[in-house]
Amino acid sequence: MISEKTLFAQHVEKGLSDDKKFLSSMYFYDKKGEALFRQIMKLDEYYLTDCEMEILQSQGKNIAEIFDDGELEIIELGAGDGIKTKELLRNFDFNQITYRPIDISQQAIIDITDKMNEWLPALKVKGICGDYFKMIKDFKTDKRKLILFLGSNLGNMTDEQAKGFIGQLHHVMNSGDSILLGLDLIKSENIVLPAYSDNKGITAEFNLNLLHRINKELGGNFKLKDFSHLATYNEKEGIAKSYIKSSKNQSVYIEEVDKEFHFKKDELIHTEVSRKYDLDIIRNIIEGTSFQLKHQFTDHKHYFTDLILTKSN
Ligand code: AVI
Repeated sequence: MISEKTLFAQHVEKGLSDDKKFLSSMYFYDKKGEALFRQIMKLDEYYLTDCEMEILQSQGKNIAEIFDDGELEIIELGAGDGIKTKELLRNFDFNQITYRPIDISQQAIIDITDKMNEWLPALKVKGICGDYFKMIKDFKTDKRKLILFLGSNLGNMTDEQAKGFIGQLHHVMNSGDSILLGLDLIKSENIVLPAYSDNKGITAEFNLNLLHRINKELGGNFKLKDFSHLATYNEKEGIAKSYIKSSKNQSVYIEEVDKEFHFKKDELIHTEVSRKYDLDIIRNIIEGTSFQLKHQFTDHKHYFTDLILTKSN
């Protein structure tokens, strides 16, 4: 089995050797990255969390009613901090549901289980540690499933990757099972861009933490002060992108791959896509599956949406 560290090193070597340099946002989330993301979610500019919270608080009861028809396994992809999920779950009949957060981090499972036990003591919580699809596939049950994929996490994939991801989910679900999919909607630049370039510089730190991680885990010698964060948003296509920009001509050596990488002044490393959606885009992503868009919930400003997609026969 290839170790996590080797996979990270291989990715970094590939991404920094490319003509158009890139690194995956997947690697944002070490301990420090997770803490910074929790700070981002509290920023005034980062409207996504508040909007989805509003939907789950004000319409959680209606969502629960849709599934109020016997036993239900509620599986959450990516445990998160549980605050939004709690607002949804409290509307369900705890005799009928089991909540199963899935995460690759054992600690994330322990934390979410402790929190849910404290917040909703009557709720059955059975966390699963591992890869999403493998876990759902191996999890044999005749009970109906509701899969939660909140927070516009799908948006960190290209549409092609999202299509693949939704297709894999479709493959491991039974007919009658549903996904509750949280998505950020396309809106104007003056709202989206500040969410990815906040005044306090937390998003910049979050993005640049990737270089810090390379230094720490792969023996890199990036000087963080010589790089900066850049966010862009194309309103027409509805895609925000984050980059790390080199402030000067410079070279960086990374011990683990035993290679020096050269950066020109103003050269960019693409690190993240944050896709914004409309219904046509999501219809295109579910095309070829038997998912049907059954319900749509939005916040009062129509910034964010939670969709219910149900697999038909
Ligand atoms: C986790 N994900 C949906 C966030 C987003 O909005 O794309 C990650 C993030 N990147 C910068 N700020 C927040």
